[in-house]
Amino acid sequence: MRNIVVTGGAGFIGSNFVHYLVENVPDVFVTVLDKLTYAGNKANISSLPEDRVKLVVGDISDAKVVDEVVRNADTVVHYAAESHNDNSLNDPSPFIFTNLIGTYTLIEACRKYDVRFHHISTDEVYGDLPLREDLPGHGEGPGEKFTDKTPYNPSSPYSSTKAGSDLLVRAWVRSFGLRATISNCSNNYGPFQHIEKFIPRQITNVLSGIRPKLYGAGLNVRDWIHTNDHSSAVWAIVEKGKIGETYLIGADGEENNKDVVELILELMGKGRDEYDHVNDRPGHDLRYAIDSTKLRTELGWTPQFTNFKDGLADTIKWYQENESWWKAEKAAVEAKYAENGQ
Ligand code: NAD
Ligand code: TDX
Repeated sequence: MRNIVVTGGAGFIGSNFVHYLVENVPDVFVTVLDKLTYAGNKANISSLPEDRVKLVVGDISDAKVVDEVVRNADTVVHYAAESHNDNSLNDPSPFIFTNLIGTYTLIEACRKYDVRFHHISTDEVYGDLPLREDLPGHGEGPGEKFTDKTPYNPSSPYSSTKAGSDLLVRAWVRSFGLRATISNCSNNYGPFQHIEKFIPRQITNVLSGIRPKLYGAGLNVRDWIHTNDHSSAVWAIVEKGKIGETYLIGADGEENNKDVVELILELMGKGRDEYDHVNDRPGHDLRYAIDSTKLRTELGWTPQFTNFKDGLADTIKWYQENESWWKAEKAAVEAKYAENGQ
């Protein structure tokens, strides 16, 4: 059995990846290293068999814990992060410790034991793009989507710490021969996403009798990908990616926030106008869009969940059927947003 360490494997995307491995890769044993912050939940992986998955509760910034976990690993896939932009605007400090010091601690251990490392990052490191209608090629011309050649230009404390962590990994590859790859993915949706995030917040608002909350005019565009497609892409990179390379992961899922809120309301049997405009996010990135040609042509990856409306309907159903997973936290999450007029 290969021992794959998945940091942040009790969070939204990390736990999806752990399920993906257990279901699709027979010769793998997974060690999840997760601090179980507010965003981590043991329940996300508790249905998985003990002979395939073990949870180690610990902090990726703790060199002693990291050393013990990494020394026996074949590969580390690094998802653990403080991941929410709005939280980073209220208090950047945990972002510095987890995203920068935590990544540094992991790559030092991987260097020491010569362990293969895959770093999970985000499209937000590239900053934002103009809206399609303001571009000469309407979003399809050269340079009008992010590629691995786009210069870094992060906007928020969150995205700047993710950018910094990417640069650490690149430097460790070049300076120390770390066997690492990086992936930068667009916005994920699907089951088990924390209710602070846009899509689950609006779904659980409707389920709680609260009107959805749209920041500003809602014209900001996100490039949505189902989290299962993110998992299959990461596994393709771990298996077939070239050391030192960066792969962008996206499924051509651009939607503006207003359209997404209106679609959620429609799918949940409400009027498409039954939502509120609230305070905009400071520094709010306008548009993200991924060109994933490199991943598709070099590694042969293709997304499976390409119908956003169907994927959203499944996600709504999951939150309806799993109220006990999110209900206890709902009031506190909304109270925190209310403090910012959101
Ligand atoms: P999440 O917030 O749902 O989960 C993060 C997990 O990391 C939690 O289980 C948490 O307990 C754990 N964690 C946090 N700090 C830790 C620490 N110091 N030590 C150990 N564990 C710690 O995040 P997510 O949305 O699943 O994102 C996972 C990764 O994917 C992140 O690196 C994020 O930057 C990246 N990413 C996310 C998206 C998205 O749309 N959510 C898109 C692209 C990339
Ligand atoms: O209530 C809301 N209303 C609203 O209009 C919330 C929570 C968000 N929004 C907007 C802000 C964004 O334009 O919706 C969009 C999506 O917001 P988030 O879910 O907070 O995601 P985003 O900021 O785009 O970042 C996400 O994708 C990239 C993840 O949280 C990051 O971890 C990832 O790197």
